[in-house]
Amino acid sequence: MILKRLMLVSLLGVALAANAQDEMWDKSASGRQHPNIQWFKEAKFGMFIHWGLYSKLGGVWNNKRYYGSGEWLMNQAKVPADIYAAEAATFNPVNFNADEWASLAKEAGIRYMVITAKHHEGFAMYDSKVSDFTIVKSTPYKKDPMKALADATRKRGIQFGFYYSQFLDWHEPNGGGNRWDFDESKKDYQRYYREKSIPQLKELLTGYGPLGIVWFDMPGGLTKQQTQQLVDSLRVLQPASLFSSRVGQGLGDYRDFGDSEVPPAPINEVWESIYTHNDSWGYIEHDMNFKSPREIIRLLANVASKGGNLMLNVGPDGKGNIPYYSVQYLKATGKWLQQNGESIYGTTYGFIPAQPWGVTTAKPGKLYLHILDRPADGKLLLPGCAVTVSKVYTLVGKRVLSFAKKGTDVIVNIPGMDAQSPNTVLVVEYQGKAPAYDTAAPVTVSAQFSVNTIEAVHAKMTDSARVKSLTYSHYFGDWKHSVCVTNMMGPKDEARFDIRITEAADYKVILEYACNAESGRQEGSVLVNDKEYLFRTLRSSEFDKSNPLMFIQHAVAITTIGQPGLYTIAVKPLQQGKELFKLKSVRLEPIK
Ligand code: H79
Repeated sequence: MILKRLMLVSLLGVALAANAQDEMWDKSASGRQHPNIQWFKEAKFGMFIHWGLYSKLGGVWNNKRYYGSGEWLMNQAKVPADIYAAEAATFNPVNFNADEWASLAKEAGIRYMVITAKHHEGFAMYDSKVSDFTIVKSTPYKKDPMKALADATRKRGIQFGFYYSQFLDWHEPNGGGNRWDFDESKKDYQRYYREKSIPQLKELLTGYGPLGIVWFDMPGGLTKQQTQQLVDSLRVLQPASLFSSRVGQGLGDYRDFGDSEVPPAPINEVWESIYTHNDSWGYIEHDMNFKSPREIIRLLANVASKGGNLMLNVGPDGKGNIPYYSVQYLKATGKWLQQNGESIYGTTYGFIPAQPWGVTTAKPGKLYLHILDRPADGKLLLPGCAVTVSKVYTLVGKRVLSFAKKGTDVIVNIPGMDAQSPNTVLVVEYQGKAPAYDTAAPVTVSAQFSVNTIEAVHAKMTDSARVKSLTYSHYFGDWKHSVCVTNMMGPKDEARFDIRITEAADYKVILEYACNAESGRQEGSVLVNDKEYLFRTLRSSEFDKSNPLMFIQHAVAITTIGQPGLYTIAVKPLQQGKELFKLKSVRLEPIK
């Protein structure tokens, strides 16, 4: 029995570990609110910093390069704890400058900062009295960088917080995770909490002034009651500090999604998405996959349009330098925010769902339109705009725009836009009560865009078909999340999408899916405009614990739409037996 469970755990290891984030959030907790939650709700943009001994190693051990999460290097290379600890002797971040980091954050438009005080490697990046494995006691640097950073950020009005990995500690025989040095059966987790984790957390909560956030990660080894005791014992030290949901057992003050995950639709709770600027959280020399300012700005708008905060990570190197591209691209993001911040800070999700042109955020009486793609004819459609619009204008330059109303459609005449702009924001001022966000609203499809993507989250399903957020990794620990229609096992398992096509045109129908060897070469059908089109699946990937999901775009049909109006697209397998594929989206491309 135990053996069987162990096997299951190791087989499902990846998916389980990563999906555990969701189990950490107790939905009933959303009713209760921390009295100091307001600043966090309004902040919208945070900076995460992963900095530790791993930063000095830069993803290289014994001349071998490791890809993925650099802060996992010790684990990836299974470095013995004493040999790893000896690396501290050459860790000397002489270029660290708290004021530079804090002023970069300020210039980037960051409202809160969370830095790793201790990651899974067990190394304290501050002056801890309860361990010898610290930046003060075991490196030539000998100073505590956290004091200066806490002061420098607060001085600039930025909330400061610590990340603390409360259970994993590969340096300690009793800490979670290190089985390559220490016998699992001899581990005493309670003792680890008692002797290191809790005392260190207490140091952090008492020695660095008021903390905006204590960002826990990877809970383990505690029952709900024990977690409650941990929370209670820390709360008394700083009642105003917010605890992340990864404290475990549903006891956090706000909800964190999985690493690099944004929910597919708005959520009326207090929540945060965390992303890293490149592929790794901790510094890796050979990781150059940095998100462009355009990608960051669009990600921020996307997260805000669902009602959440984005905390974006940077990984300074072992000398204390934030990577060049992080500095440049954060500054560029800050430039955009300086002009457009009104449409991000202090907003919640807008009542108009994502459109082919972009997304919406809102404040009382105002709707912000984030235009990510300009309609070719310059006519911007706002469906379901059941309010009295008084004025529409560009946020930058305050140029007033004309608009027309047709039922609950509002059509705004937008000017030619700077095609280089990552996100052009319009403000809609209105009277009346904002309508509720309609999750069942038909998805807009328009010939004014080169592509219209109908995401899986909009599927209405029959029988066993299910929408799921699938988790997989590219590099080690580099998680990706895709919401897909899964479990379409036979002709009764249909995914139906209700769409509204706004122009007559021929449209190419493209299915975006991942499909493993077993699912390859199966027949399916797409019903569009009452015509059935057949296709056979193309194999795209193996999906198991060691392989990422690979999505392909498979064009399967052309449909001629003679009249604007409401249509349905339905996808299903033709035969019974195996899953057809994991369907990420249906794409409609107008043919010009
Ligand atoms: O700090 C960053 C990550 O190091 C940390 N969270 C972010 C903010 C994190 N710790 N653990 N996890 C994320 C999830 C761990 C997943 C695991 Fe695995 C799956 C551990 C073992 C299997 C990934 C794949 C790491 C090793 C193999």
